[in-house]
Amino acid sequence: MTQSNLNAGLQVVIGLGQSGLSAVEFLVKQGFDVAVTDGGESPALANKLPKAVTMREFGGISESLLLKASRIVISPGISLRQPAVAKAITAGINVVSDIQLFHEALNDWETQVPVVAITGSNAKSTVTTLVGEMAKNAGVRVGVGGNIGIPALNLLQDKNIQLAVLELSSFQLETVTDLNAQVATVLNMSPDHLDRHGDMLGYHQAKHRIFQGAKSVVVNREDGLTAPLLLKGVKQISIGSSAPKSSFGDEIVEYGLITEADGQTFLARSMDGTCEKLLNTATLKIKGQHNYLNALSALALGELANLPMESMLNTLKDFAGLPHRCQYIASKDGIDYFNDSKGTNIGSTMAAIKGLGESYMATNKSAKLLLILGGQAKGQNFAEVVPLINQFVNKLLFMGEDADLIYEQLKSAGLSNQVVCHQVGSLDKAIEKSTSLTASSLSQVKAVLLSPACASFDQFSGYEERGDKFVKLVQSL
Ligand code: UMA
Ligand code: ADP
Repeated sequence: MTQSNLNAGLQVVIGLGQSGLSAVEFLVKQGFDVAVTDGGESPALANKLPKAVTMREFGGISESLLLKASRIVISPGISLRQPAVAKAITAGINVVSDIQLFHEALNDWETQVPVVAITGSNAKSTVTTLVGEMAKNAGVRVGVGGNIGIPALNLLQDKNIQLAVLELSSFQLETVTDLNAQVATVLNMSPDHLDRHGDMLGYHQAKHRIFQGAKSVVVNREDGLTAPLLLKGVKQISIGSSAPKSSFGDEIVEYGLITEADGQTFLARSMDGTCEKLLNTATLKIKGQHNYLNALSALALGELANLPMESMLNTLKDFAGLPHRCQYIASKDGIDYFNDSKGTNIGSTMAAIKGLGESYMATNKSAKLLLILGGQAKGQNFAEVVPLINQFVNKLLFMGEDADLIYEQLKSAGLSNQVVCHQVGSLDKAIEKSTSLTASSLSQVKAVLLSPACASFDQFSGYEERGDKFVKLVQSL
């Protein structure tokens, strides 16, 4: 019996958000009987459902419906531990994500379309966008989707795509098997979503499913958790902040950074004993070491997807970064304001503190940051952030649901007494407090940084609403 025969019969989609709707539409077009269930009483997208879908159970995930399924397609926002889902798994029903459907459908196409598959704790959207732009600028018909906000299945509507670039979350990957990507990467690993995956091991296992069947991989040589365990016969390129090295006669390719005595830093590539400087980072619009690593990752992924170097470098020079990622907003009364609302975990917030802190201290040794932290902590431990706060921050404002917990964790991990802390509750109050704290001529604060290291759902619909509100508040100062 083939895989598709095994899956013939009722397909039940759980969750009627963007990816659930794309899965329903795709399965209906394929001729399947489809049912849908959602925890919400009246999901906003219900009016978009095809008429053929008559089995709709809302206001709770319907266990009885799930138990009738031949296959279940689960939306990424829903945990495999949700009781009805767990029962269906125990009953032996196949549970997959929309990404599995995407992969299987693409496999059936006559012309094989290579997939660039990108995951990591941070930088996914930045690197995915970059690779997509690089492909476009090289004249490749590319589809960009996945966790970035365009359901992967929607990319299949264009039957002429030549390359698919997918941003994948751990939620989407935990039910994916044999993705067989042309090139796959885990960009970096720092704790996130531990409330869903239980612990770092569970999170790591989910992310590493991206490597199953990959023809080539990009690894971060300074982050051991990004390297796949078994690499036989798989081409590998590494990236890192150190200078790239390779010996004469070997075929290893490395990308890295070369900093010269005069302080200029270059993106560089080495192969077969030869190291080539590719681009002076001063010509990039995106700044900070983490962004230089992102540029290197995009180059390495592009190389393994056969994109030409020249158009990749031109793309890098034009790329101004995405909104809500360490985005400069305005300068008010001599203080610069940065929106890093997408800083939703400690790894991203640490990159933001380091990147901005170093650039302000380079011109003024006593310059400090005011940092706005807080929201939903998602089971992270904030102790790791303390050394960077002690080095670059002297005012800390806490907001949101887990504000007290975060403060307690920082305190017990050695937060310096030099760092002045205030519980402010909300973003409005944080901006109000920032202006009063930075008004004094004695203040060392040169920049206010919103980089909460937390999810926003306690007070906002998402990081975008949180960031947009920050921008509005700053602009009205
Ligand atoms: N729902 C339930 N029960 C639950 C949770 C949700 O019934 O316990 C229902 C909701 O009522 C809603 C639907 O599920 O009707 C929403 O499904 P969803 O949360 O899976 O969201 P989608 O709209 O399908 O969007 C998803 C991704 N969302 C999540 O992973 C939470 C989007 O990533 C992604 O862009 C989209 O698919 C297309 O692939 C967003 C995200 O926040 C940006 N991702 C996380 C992150 O980046 O950290 C992983
Ligand atoms: P993701 O899609 O993985 O959330 P984004 O590109 O949207 O990644 O960036 C998310 C956050 O991570 C932003 O706050 C951004 O400034 C930060 N960031 C970007 N690149 C890196 C990196 N290489 N390491 C750590 N943090 C990063």
